[in-house]
Amino acid sequence: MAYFPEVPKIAYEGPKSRNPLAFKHYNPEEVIEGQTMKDLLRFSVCYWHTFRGTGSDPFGSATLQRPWDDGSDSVANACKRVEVAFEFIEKLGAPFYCFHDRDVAPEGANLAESNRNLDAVAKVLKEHQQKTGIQLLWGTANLFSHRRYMHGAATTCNADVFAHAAAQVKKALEVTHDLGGVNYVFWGGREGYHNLYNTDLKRELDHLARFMHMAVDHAKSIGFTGQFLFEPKPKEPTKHQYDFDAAACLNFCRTYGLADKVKLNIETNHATLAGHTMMHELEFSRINGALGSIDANTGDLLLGWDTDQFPTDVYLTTQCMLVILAQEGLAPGGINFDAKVRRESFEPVDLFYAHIGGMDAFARGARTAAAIRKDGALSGFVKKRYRSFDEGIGAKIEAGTVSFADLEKYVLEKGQLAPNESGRQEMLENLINDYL
Ligand code: XUL
Ligand code: CO
Repeated sequence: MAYFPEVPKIAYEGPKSRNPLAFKHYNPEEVIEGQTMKDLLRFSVCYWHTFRGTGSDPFGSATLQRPWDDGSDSVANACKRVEVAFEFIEKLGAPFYCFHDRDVAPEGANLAESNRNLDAVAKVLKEHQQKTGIQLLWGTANLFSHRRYMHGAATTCNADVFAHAAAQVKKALEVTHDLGGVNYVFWGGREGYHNLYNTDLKRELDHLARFMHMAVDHAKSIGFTGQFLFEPKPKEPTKHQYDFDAAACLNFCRTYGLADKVKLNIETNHATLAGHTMMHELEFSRINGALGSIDANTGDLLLGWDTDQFPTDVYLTTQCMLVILAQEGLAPGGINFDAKVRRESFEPVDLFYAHIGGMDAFARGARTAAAIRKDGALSGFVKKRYRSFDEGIGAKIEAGTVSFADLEKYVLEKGQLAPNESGRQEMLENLINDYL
């Protein structure tokens, strides 16, 4: 059964093509810095926006046409969606997908029924993975939609709800493991608070850490060797999210002994909501050895919420790829499109246009970043800018062999400081544009 009968397998046709259902830049077998684009970019389709999104918003109901979906919460409907999803991902040529437990299978009346539902759908997911070769980039648990999680999941004030969340993650981990998932994601969801009048901040943070340690322990006990990823996001849904940005997440992980067990999944629109650029969040994670994977999307400069749009800006993707190439890729992580079509883009074919655009934008970013790196002008400038620390007093400062008193003596003896040099920001911005 073809759910997208008008769409062929998406092929690479090159930059001159005007076919909107073809790649102009993503050429899976093309080699960039020793890796094929397919292996470097590791594209993933997200199940939640792409197969569960309806186009509803706070002001209106569903708009998206999804003719295969009967709108019910039945297991049969969920299994049919799997067929649709794999036809879509296969035609698109993305090697990976990812999901929350409740995206793929309906929540039951109780935990036992929810687990049975998940098992039933996971069986179908596995069959389709085997048939198509599409792999699971990561699994996760939805610990934020059900009303039981109103106060949070790992940071709830209700111990029974904490226990339920733990049981849910236990199951999600087992299913992720069974499906060969290579990562497991924690996104805070409702882990945060609105008002300290009713919140024990210390206890909530301790509980979140306990929860993550238990997840890591369980993974070990079942032989899951995938990478754990913590996904920062400020605001939405709570005012003070505990996983605000990369720095907050890393501080949390270090405080609670999780730093060697968990890396980060950095999302573009979350970075900008935190008042950072995506490049900053990626680079901060990278230099801390914590850049695990990315959720690729983009926000809207004029809107202050998580619009989750598909990335099309090649300036942005070039910046992302400069950092990703600096650590030779993301594996076992990848580039997951945590992005949704606009509610006005209601036809199924719009899902293809959206993903093709995102993949092409990253392919262009990869090529451009590789050209910039090959030329070395940017890295050469940065290296030269800090050269005063390569020898002499600078090298001693870095080596930790001089004190404040030594530096005072050094300055008094020298008298005249070495002059400052221009930072050349504008020249370097022009240089990046030369490659675009
Ligand atoms: C929410 C978000 C999540 C996580 C997975 O903004 O990004 O979908 O990626 O829970
Ligand atoms: Co995300």
